[in-house]
Amino acid sequence: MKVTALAAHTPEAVRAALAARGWEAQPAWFAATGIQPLVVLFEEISEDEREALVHWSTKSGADVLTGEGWALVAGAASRLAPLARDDRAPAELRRLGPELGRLLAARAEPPRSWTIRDTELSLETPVIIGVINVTPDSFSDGGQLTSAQAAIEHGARLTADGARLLDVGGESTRPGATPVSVQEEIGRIVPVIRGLVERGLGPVSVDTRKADVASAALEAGAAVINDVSGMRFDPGLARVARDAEVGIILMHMRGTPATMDDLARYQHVAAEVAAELAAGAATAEGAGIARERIVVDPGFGFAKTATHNFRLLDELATVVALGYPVAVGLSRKRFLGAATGRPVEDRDRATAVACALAWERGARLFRVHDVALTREALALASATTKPA
Ligand code: PMM
Repeated sequence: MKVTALAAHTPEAVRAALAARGWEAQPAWFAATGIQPLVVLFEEISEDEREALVHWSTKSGADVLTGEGWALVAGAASRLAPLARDDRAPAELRRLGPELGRLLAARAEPPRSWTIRDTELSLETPVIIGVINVTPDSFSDGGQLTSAQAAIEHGARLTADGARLLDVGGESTRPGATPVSVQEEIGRIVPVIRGLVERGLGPVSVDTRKADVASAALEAGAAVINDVSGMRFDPGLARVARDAEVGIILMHMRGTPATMDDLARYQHVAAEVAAELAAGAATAEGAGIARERIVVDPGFGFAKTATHNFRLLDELATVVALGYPVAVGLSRKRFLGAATGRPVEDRDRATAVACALAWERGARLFRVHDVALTREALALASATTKPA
């Protein structure tokens, strides 16, 4: 007799075991995804729903842990799936169906591309976003690109290194950074964006929270708005994104760069960040921005302590489960220094490793300063997750 524990963190090991025993590709894939473990936390449920959920779980062979107003249900995805179906779920649990259904669908069919202006970026391979900060005081590289020409040359290098999007920012978001006027921000970024686009470099995204800056950037040829405030800073930004039909990155943070450090308080950081991002994305969709144009970003380092950032990286799959493509901005951040002891100018190796971990947990876009090094790490990480 032989006993082997199969790797269960993805369906691949089970699929391969079935394929090796003569199963056809499609049934093997369905069976493998069906027995993948799923853990779902239901909150804000009534006492009746809680009781019904305990009863249903016991009968269905799922594990359940509960307390007042919440229940955590765990089991194979195929076992939990009937709960999402109107014709299978008990009447008292019908309210849970649509949300659970969305979650199961996002798992089964993760987004494969991101629509930005008039093109699509494939997410089948990692998308590296190269950072071009034209700010005198950015967190890790402020003051290095002092002319538009130098910034454009830097963009050419990042593209040659493998960046598939160039992110141009003219306002530092580091804690305590000096705010910049709209005119000043536009004056910094527009010549750079125009120069990049004229040289055929890009596509280009603009890192701004302000509608007027975004408008000027889009006019200069940008295809994406990267908003670190998740559209909470300037309500006009949603209209600009909608009318221009561009891509948008909604990042999570609380407060503003000046106040965010005091707002780094969470009971369960991954669940709270995911819920706040879901609310922001729902607002964006409500304002008329198409779902396929939206990317979400958990905002590493924004209103988060080092411990929060570590938890968030470990539990990134909770954010991925929202069903939007996930971008991460890990590059050179302080929490990488907390783990490695390295100063900001020596954190690119840690960045590359963190990006590889994030890929494994479902992130697809990676905003980094050192594109070449991260590209190598992601080439390896993505090779291991490719089905045979
Ligand atoms: N981090 C910074 C700036 N912009 N945008 C997104 N989407 N995600 C991030 O994590 C993010 C960002 C701050 O880093 P920098 O000052 O080194 O550019």
